[in-house]
Amino acid sequence: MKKVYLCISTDVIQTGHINIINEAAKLGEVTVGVLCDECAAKYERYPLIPLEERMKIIAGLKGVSHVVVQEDIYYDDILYKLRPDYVVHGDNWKRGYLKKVRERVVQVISEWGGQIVEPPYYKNASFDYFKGAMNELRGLPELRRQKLKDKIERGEIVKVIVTYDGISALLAEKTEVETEKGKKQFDAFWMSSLCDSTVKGKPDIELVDISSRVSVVNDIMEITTKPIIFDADTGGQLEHFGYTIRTLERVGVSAVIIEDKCGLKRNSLLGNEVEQHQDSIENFCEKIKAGKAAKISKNFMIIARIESLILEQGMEDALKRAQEYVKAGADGIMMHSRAKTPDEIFEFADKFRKMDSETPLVVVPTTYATVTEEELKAHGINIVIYANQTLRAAFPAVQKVMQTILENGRCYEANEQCMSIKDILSLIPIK
Ligand code: SPV
Ligand code: MG
Repeated sequence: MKKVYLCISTDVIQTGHINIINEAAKLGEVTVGVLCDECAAKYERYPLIPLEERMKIIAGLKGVSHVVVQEDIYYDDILYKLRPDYVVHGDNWKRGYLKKVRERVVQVISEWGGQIVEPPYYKNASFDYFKGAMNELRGLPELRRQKLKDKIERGEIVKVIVTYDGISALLAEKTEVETEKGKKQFDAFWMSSLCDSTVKGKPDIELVDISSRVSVVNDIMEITTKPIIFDADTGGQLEHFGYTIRTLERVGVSAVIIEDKCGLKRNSLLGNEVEQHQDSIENFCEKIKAGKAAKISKNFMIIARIESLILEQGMEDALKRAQEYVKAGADGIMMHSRAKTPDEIFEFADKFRKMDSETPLVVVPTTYATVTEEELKAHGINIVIYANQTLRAAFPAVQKVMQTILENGRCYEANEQCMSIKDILSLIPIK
């Protein structure tokens, strides 16, 4: 009997899959590879049904003889093991990121004369509607929190991009690039206090109140599915912090970061050029404990941010604080730096990892911008936040359009600097 292989990556089986399996069964004995959760999350969508369940469902389908786990988007491992005569896939894999996967399959199975069979892709309007509804589920607060936790636990570097309103979040939700290693997207959004203040034309001194910032979180939650990491500055008064945590948890935030400063907070990148003070270890630990006592969701993270390097208090102080904050219950440590190179961040991370191999580490490489995600990962860092680049990019573009209109006394010349109305409208989802 001929051997037939096909891979199923989604968590919802529909008529299109049944058609493909039927076609496959006509050719021989069918083995279905079920894409592992990590790959499904990375290349398709975050699976709502875990791998073991998906395997059981697929194993129960008529025409399926064997079910195996496919550990990578590329089929190589399984193909060499199984050496199938046929690989079956809907013809939709001739487009997009699957094109490369298809080419690779053709190349591998040609080694033993295997062939691909490509039934036409089955388009199903009611299923598309259902898929949309499933996507709404992916935007629920608990699922966003779970996604962030899963990604950290898998040891992948979590790439976080700043968003400060609905449209910037929508862009961050959708932007993807094709690389040698496959499709890449951002994993989470950063709600920066600097950017939330700047878009309101206000200084970054905890002046924009929590209700105003939460209203932006609501805008973003409504139209996206990725986790949100919220910059809560100092966390405010100890007595208020528990309430802030409950509010952020309720509106859907996945993690909050508070920094160990007190008094009038100034932006960290200003360092000691301005007057700003670090809180005592004791006070800050009390704040962490108050936040932990207030939170309800097990996956909601409270991350402690250390300003010792920003305020030139030295590495020993930074390491001591990290240990104390973890003891107080912090779910992660953010170490900030305004150095031009990543050396002090590497030194901190290496020393911290000798004492603590578990607690997630977060960094914000604004000034030491040459550092790569791979280098950060190699030093045990889990989360990288690109904290302000999109806002800084938007301003020069907007300013240039304004100048062009003023210079020409009309808007015609500015058109080529603008996205078309049709394109900008197409970004907005209609529910
Ligand atoms: C922010 O983005 O608001 C931050 C990071 O807190 S930094 O501006 O570098 O302090
Ligand atoms: Mg901030």
